[in-house]
Amino acid sequence: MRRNPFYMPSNASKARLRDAERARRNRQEIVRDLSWGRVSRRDLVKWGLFTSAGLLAPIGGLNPFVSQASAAVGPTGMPPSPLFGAQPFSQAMPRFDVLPRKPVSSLNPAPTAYSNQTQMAVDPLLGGGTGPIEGRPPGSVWAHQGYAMCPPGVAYEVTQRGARNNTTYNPGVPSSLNSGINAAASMPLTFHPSMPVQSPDAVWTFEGTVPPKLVQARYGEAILFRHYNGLPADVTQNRGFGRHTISTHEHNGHHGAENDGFTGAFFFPNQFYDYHWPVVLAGCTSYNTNCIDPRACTPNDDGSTTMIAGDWHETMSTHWFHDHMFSFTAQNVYKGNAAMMNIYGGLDRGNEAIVDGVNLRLPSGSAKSWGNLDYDVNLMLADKAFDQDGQLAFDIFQFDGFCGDVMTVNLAYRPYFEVERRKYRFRILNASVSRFFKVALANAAGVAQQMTQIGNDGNLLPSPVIVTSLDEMGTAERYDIVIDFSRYRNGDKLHLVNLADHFEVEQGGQLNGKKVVRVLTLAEALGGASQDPCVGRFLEFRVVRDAASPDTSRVPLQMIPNPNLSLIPVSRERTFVFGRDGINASLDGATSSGGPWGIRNDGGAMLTADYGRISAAPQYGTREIWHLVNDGGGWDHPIHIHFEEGQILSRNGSAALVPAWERGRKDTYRLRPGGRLSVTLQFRDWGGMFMEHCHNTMHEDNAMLLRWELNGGGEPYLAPLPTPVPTPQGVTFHDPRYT
Ligand SMILES: [Cu+2]
Repeated sequence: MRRNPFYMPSNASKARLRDAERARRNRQEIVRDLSWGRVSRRDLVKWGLFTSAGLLAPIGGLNPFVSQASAAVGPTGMPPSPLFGAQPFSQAMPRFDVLPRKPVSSLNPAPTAYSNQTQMAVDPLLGGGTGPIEGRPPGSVWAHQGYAMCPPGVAYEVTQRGARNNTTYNPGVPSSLNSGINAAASMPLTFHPSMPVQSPDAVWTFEGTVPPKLVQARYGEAILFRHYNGLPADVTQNRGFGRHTISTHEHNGHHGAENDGFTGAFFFPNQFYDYHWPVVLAGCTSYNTNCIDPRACTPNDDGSTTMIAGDWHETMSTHWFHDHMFSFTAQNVYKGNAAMMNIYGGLDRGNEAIVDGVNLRLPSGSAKSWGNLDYDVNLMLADKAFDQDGQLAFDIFQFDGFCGDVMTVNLAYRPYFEVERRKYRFRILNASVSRFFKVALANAAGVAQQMTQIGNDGNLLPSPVIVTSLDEMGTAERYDIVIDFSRYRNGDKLHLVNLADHFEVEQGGQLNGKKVVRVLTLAEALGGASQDPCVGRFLEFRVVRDAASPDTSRVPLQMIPNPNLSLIPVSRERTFVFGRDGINASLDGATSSGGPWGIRNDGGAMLTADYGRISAAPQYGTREIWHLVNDGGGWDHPIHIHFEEGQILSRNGSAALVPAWERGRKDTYRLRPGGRLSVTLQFRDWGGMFMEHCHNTMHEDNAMLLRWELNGGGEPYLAPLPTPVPTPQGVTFHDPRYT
């Protein structure tokens, strides 16, 4: 069997491109039925269209890997994405769109601790009859925990919907700090001005618009995030990918399970879900509860601070929130369900000028007392693909991982960003489906330049680390960096460069979504040594002027040390092995999925995902050590453990192998091919059901996910809790199981 590139090389013959397009069309019917839930992956195996390992069976005309009579076609059946003449670095990078803060009293109906089960008519396409207006499961178990302790202080009201023009863009900064973009102009949803405007069934984002959205949160101010589902009731109106049910996960929020975007607590078109994000320091119910530590504090609008409960060592900064719909997360996040949240606290104020002995004064600005975005920039990296009409396209068959061939930053194809000669903070998020990035900074001559890494995932590091390239970033990892542009001259250009090459020469030439095939040197990446279209320069910094005012920001040598857990006994150790060929042992079709991946828990069988099964139940108020093991060398997994930040104790058994930039707190842990690591975690403040999963979302959706549950914490959070099984007419519950 002859294999060809995942994306055809641009010099592929016209016949081969035609065959690739034909194979894609041939598969469209199956893709549609799968994306609509009309068939399951188990059905496809039964029909012989998939091997039991989850691979597309070698059937000509269906599997693009298989030779056709005339010519072979590309693995995903996708020819190279057309760019319609778009040139790199020819469009300005739009900064995130800041979601408006609203008074909680403006919400109608008013939010309630219990799910609002007021009935409404259900669309006939969803079965008709009546159902609740809120999709949150009913009853005490799914009521907001700590609602009286953390009453919401600010509200957001956002609708998930199809692509449309943005007429309310708020970058939070003047045009001069947004590369000259006129925010008042209506902004169409396009990845480049030369590329077609996206249709409402191709892209589904928060408010249906770009740029991606930003929530500016602060500690001690609980958020009521009302998320409306404005997606089509007709499940088939999805252009081949994307599910119209959603569940919104505030990625590593420290909160109750009812607000965690649990994979089985999804909601339907026309419903809303009230997420209560308390934005508290971990330990808030047991540590510094009398609020006397000045470093545990939050900014007020007048420049002062208020002390809050919890451990200041647990202060977080850079979050994102995204869909977590069971089996459909990859499609939904890729389609646009991804946003970021900056959290401000006394230490990380978003004001570089206030000197009070607590504020770290990281690059940001100083006009407002907190949350200045002038020199604090969110960067969302994602690889995308487009069909021949220029509409966003996805291959839901790539169970090993999906790699796009168009590199975007903030959903813009290879943009530029204008900077002043001063320090900037960049909050970099890997929002890809499967791809790893390795980011370097280069000057115009291709010489590596210094960056200072200050954060990893949600957390500022104990100390900054100076590098010329960052470590690999798995999906969902966030790296905060500072670049000092005062070292350059006006007119200089610098670039962020991707060194992580996913092009697999050995396997016949395709983009490999399982791991980085090789890490390139900067010279190789800039010199065209790779056929991976997402390698090389992807963001251009243009130094356009001197600093508008003196740069008062700092990068202190001491930032946030880890909490010292040595006095807390380790109540238990657990081992999770992440690998292939999981067994579907579930009897509950509503809560389980098949797929080639799986997780082995404490020496048991390698099992596929079932959110009705509890795989671990740590005791409330304890600390444990979890060993995360990669079962193979042919792939990597970025493993995300929900709920509370962990500390990596060792890699491959050695504390010395934990690099400096991983010595803070983290929530997503790259195992590396064949690697293992040990992480220590605490379980406190909140209860309920949470998840642990691979954040290569194709692995996650194809069975590399498990449910764990906080055991105890008081009524009603005594495990095991009933498992929600949502329907448009209301949520039903199934009995949870431990096996
Ligand atoms: Cu994985």
